[in-house]
Amino acid sequence: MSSVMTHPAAAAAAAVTVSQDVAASKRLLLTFWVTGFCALLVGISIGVLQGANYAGLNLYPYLAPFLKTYYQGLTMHGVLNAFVFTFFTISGWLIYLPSRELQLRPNMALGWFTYLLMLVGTLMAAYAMLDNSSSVLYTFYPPLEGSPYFYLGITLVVVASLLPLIVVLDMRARWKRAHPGQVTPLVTFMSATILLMWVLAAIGAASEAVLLLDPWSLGLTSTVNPLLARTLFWWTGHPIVYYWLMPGYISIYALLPRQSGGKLVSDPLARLAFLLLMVFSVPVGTHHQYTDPGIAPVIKGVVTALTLSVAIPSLITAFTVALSLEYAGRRRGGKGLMGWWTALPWRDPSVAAQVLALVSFIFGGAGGIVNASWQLDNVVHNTLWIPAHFHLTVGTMTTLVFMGVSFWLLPHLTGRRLFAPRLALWSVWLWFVGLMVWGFAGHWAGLDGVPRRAWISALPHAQYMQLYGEVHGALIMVGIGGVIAALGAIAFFICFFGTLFGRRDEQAMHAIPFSDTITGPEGSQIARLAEHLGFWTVATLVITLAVYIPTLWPMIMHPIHAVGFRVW
Ligand code: HEM
Ligand SMILES: [Cu+2]
Repeated sequence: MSSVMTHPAAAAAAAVTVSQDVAASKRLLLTFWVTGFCALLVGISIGVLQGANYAGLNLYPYLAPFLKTYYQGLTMHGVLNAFVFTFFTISGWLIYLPSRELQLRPNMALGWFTYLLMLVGTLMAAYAMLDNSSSVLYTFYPPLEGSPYFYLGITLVVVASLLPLIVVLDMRARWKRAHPGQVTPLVTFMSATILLMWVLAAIGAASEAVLLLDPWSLGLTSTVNPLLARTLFWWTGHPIVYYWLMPGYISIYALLPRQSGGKLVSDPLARLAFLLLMVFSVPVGTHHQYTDPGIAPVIKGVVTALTLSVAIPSLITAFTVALSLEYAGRRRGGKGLMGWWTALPWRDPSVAAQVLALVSFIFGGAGGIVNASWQLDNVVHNTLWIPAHFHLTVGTMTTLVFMGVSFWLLPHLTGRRLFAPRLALWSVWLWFVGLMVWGFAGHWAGLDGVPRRAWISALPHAQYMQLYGEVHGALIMVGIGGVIAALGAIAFFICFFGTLFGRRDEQAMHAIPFSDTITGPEGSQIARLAEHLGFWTVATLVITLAVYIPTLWPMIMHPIHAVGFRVW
């Protein structure tokens, strides 16, 4: 309870939660968090094999009973890391933080129902991946055909991920009734924005699953429309990256400033960035289809321009966060041009993880400008550049930030001291260095034309060298980067489970580091306008439909009928 008292909005909250309620919501978040990280543990283990594959080392024959092909492993890696890990941790995080900020009890029944539905969906998809019936990769493009368990499982996971919106909007409405005329506290505002954006985003994949893939895999329809399915997939597939990143941004904007000894410089700018991220991310998914036929060039051009607009909220974030960190560093005695940077609390593994994630994100964002540009994308499309790019974004701004968050969150939730803090610091540096090495080398190899999703280590050695010998140096670095990151992950999970099973110590009970702000929302026109979340959601939907109706219309009028096939 005392943990949130310092936060002004929370302190002002009239409705007081009792400690049993807090304990109950802590249990819910802990369950989500641990489940998500268990999926990540399996996912990462397979990642190392993929790095080795590119370095020319084929470890798959040794894993035959468990992993029959590279593509079975790659499907599991993508699904477990990008869907299961993220959906579980994010759902728990977005329910818990607002409940503590507003000091309100979340709808626990709906919270647990979300968890169970997501778990059932995950188990179904896991079953279908383990029996090698569904090695369709995490993008599951038809006409590659997997088992109904896979598609139905993914459908359940997506549907479950929408339920936290109801929980958050309900708490926000209760709070607003008790505080007429006040703007929603920042973290709740951010959580609601992410989940509203996610509902609009999920329309694509949900309709792909329910209208096309579920009936087709159940044998109710005999053919499928691959272009329509891909387009609906990317309707969700682009904004999903913001669904991954923005929960990390909550920590970076609203918690990291306090953790590093400062304040958030501008609350209204944070709100503006979140709104713009919603508006610019949902309509632009077809930028993943620059090379697909059947989409008018004018649409590809519009989508390029809209995509590049995401630079605005990204730069707002970069400057606001950098200034907040500079303020913290100077308060801690940092002098001169860059003294504030070295004065940050680098020994705190939670702070180090998040600041390092920001550093790598600069490179991830820069590469993203290339991917987003229609012409330049032709150079890197479907090469190793692409996975290298998103390991520097979701692999850091989500994964590394949540690793860093775990270092205070687990003590906060369990009342147990962080196990081996020095090892925790090692773990974040190793993860950062490993992903940077694999990231840089992967970009390089991609520019030289090395394809992604290619089991190249299964080639006879002479042929591998003939095709990839010139970039062998870069490809070996991909493998080495993977091993370094995996060492970081091992260190991390020792700290993670060491904390979970460690001894209780009431003094270890860490407070939620809600930050104070230099410029708060009071009197801000931006904060007032941003408060109309319903309006912004409808506006985003209108823009999205304006882009997607002309895109989808020809695909529906001139359907392609493809029969399913298995290539593995
Ligand atoms: C030790 C850590 C990791 C290593 C070494 C690693 C390595 C790799 C490699 C080499 C690929 C490319 C495979 C290919 O194109 O054939 C890949 C793909 C991928 N990785 Fe990772 N990864 C790691 C962690 C993560 C994390 C933390 C996430 C997300 C949270 C993630 C998500 C993905 C996704 C979505 C793909 C694309 C799969 C596909 O193309 O179907 N990875 N990974
Ligand atoms: Cu995208």
